[in-house]
Amino acid sequence: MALADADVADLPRTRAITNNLEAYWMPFTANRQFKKAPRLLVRAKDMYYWAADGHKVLDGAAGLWCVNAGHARPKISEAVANQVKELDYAPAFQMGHPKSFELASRLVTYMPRGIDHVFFTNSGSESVETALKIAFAYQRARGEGSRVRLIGRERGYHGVNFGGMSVGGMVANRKQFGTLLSGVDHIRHTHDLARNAFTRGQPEQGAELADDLERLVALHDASTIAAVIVEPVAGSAGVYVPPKGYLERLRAICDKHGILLIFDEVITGFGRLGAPFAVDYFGVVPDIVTTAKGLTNGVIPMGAVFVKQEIHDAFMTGPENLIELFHGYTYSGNPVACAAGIATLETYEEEGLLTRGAELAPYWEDALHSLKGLPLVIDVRNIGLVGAIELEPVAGSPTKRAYSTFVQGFEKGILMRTTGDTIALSPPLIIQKSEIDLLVDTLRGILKTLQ
Ligand code: PXG
Repeated sequence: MALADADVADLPRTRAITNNLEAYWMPFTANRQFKKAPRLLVRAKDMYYWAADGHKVLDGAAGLWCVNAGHARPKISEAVANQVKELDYAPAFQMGHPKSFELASRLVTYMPRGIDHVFFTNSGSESVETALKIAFAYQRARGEGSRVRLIGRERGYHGVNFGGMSVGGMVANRKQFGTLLSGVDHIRHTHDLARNAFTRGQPEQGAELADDLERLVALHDASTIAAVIVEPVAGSAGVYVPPKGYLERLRAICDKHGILLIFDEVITGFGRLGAPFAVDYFGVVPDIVTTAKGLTNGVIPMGAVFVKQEIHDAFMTGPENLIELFHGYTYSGNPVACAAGIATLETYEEEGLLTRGAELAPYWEDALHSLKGLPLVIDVRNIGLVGAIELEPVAGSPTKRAYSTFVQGFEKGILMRTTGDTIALSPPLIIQKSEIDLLVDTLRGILKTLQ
């Protein structure tokens, strides 16, 4: 007997499961285009992925800027496997387990003196929300409750939750989602091809762009501003290296006006610049530092927010039986994530990975800048083990040229990220010089064929 359509609709869902690509709504992906020609990865080891059809792909993006120690590192995998067996989960509120304290204690040793507390989250986006909430709550706790505004920067990326989207400055990430947080303003971005194209490392021109913060202070009054958040090196929008003196100036303006400075180090943290953190690389100390990604080598989702002692201590007043900060996540300091974090830090230490980028940076820089002169390349930027190649957009079809470079790259065995018409490169910190050559030579071959 044939079932009527209505009956089929009533069947238990499990009977209708098929393994196809439809059910999964993929993040930040052109779903329909992808599902017509999927790119599936099935295995990874060290510097390489293997695609479903068996071809090998050199990881030029550390996954999504997170696999800093390379893929499937035994120490990390074993730590995760053991932790799952030993203590899979422990409640995060009003309870603890040893590894979250251990990881926090280890992490603060990487920060300058005075930044000595860590709040755990599950992602960069949550780290940003946490930092913004701590900033508000701190200002209130110290009697500056009128500081209710946040300042971000044009072309900034601070994740996808409402606070991060609001302080972020990438229009495509904002325009679909209503009016966002109120009381947010943005300083100007620092990208300036006219003055700084093909700069190696930090641009000479542009420190004065930090003075844009003074414009917003004049407009809103410092007494209304809680915090400024910036990426020390803007990542997602296209790798914008801060001009010399820019971050120092931002710090000075924040100090002058009692505004907290938050560095979003979700990308720059854990060795990406050739120093453990951007805080070390630039020698500028913010009040709060947000991290994620490289914290666990991308293996288990986790983020960490580093906070200055005086901010933390401002909450530690009043009766001791009261919760000081009404914020946290079910998985804050998850045991498996902590085990992954500890093993990741050990791997970084054993192999000197948090500073390895500094040794490779000159070679990396020369390799990338060898692409200067190709017809459609309008800029090459680099710092540490990050690089960007900006392409002349196809008239009327922005993003098309970089996207086609990405697709060809995958077919030819290199993984890159693209944003707009910029190709971003950020390989695992274990990359060898021969692999830098392979990456850049393959890219050169593709760029030469571009129409
Ligand atoms: N802040 C910064 C500076 C980031 O780069 C986030 C926050 C958010 O992190 P989560 O873990 O919530 O995604 C990020 C994330 C890319 C790319 O290729 C960049 C990110 C994520 C995915 C892709 O540009 N950055």
